[in-house]
Amino acid sequence: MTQELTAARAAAAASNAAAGSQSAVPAEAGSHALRHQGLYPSEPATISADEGLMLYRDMTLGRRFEDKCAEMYYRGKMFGFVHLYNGQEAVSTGVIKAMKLQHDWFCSTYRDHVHALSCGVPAREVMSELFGKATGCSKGRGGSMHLFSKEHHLLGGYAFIGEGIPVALGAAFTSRYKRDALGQADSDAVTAAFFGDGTCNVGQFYECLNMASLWKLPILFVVENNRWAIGMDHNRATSDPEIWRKAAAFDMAGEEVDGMDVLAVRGAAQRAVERARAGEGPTLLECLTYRFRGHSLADPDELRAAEEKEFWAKRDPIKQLGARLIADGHAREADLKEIGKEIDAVVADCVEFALAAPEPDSSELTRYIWAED
Ligand SMILES: Cc1ncc(C[n+]2csc(CCOP(=O)(O)OP(=O)(O)O)c2C)c(N)n1
Ligand SMILES: [Mg+2]
Repeated sequence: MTQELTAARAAAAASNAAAGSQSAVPAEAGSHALRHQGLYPSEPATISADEGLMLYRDMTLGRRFEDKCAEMYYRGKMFGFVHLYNGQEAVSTGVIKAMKLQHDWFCSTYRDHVHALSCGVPAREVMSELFGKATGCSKGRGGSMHLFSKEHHLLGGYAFIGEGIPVALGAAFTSRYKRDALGQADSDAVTAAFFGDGTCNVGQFYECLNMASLWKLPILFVVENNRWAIGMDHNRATSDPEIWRKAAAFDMAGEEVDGMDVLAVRGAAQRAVERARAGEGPTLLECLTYRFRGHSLADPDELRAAEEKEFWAKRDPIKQLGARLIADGHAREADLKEIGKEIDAVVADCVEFALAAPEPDSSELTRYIWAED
């Protein structure tokens, strides 16, 4: 079955190339690129000019925040492992901005900075957390992999892969329980759980898909398939590389989408959220994407082929959205430049704020571990 599908993908990719819609994929760009090239287009979201600019702003903030993190990390301002999100912005923005902020729930991984920003956690709080400062969203106790915000319904970043999925499931169960058992008719929050391709080989993924489908829980399982789990090629690690198809085994909706196209992701997310809110249960959404940097800032990124990186760099989700906004008459080049400048100011401000912020007080070392009065 997988082989058949792979052949169909190759044929679709070849015909896309022949039709001149995209250039041919060199073999060295890898099978993930080939699959992306052969993706069947899904119904994208329709957006107003304001929505388009909002999406552009969010993705630009994500990108420039991460670039600044790299700079700060190499200047010794951050400790431990730091995993950046460059390249994957269309997923965070496409899903989170299709949901209701401070109402719906979000659960991340160790690659969590940009999810937190899309959820509305102020850049000052995120950067402070990365510097281990008391003004951080986890009060300086968590650092890069453990961003958390009760106010913004961010259920956490998690260092262990798959660890957030059951937490997200619990949040989705809570929504249903409040409505069905406690009679709170307005309890309609949906939860989005983000995780990577490598994480789909972990037991918790399967257990949670089963339970979510059985109880028709309002949850989106969002797979950010960037081909790599550190240095492990997805195709070498899993029985069926098309993760979205695993939904069928659990009798739930599954969809694959171009994870470099924010409007495609937003369209798919809107459909999934609508189903979830209507009580029709979960969706497994596989977003085909790519990370532009190494696995973490400690990774020299020498493993991946130059042709592969080039293929994905050409599909930069921010550049694609910018071009689309201009083509649709939603923005001019100058408007996008202006947004870039605004975002640079936000990023510069959050660094300045975080550098000047106090360290956590040592007398408070044991606070925020247990629930307090
Ligand atoms: C339970 C567990 N096992 C192993 C690891 C080591 N580990 C850290 S990242 C990672 C790869 C995860 O890849 P993926 O899910 O594709 O996410 P990505 O880094 O690509 O975003 C692994 C195996 C871990 N953090 N937790
Ligand atoms: Mg991965």
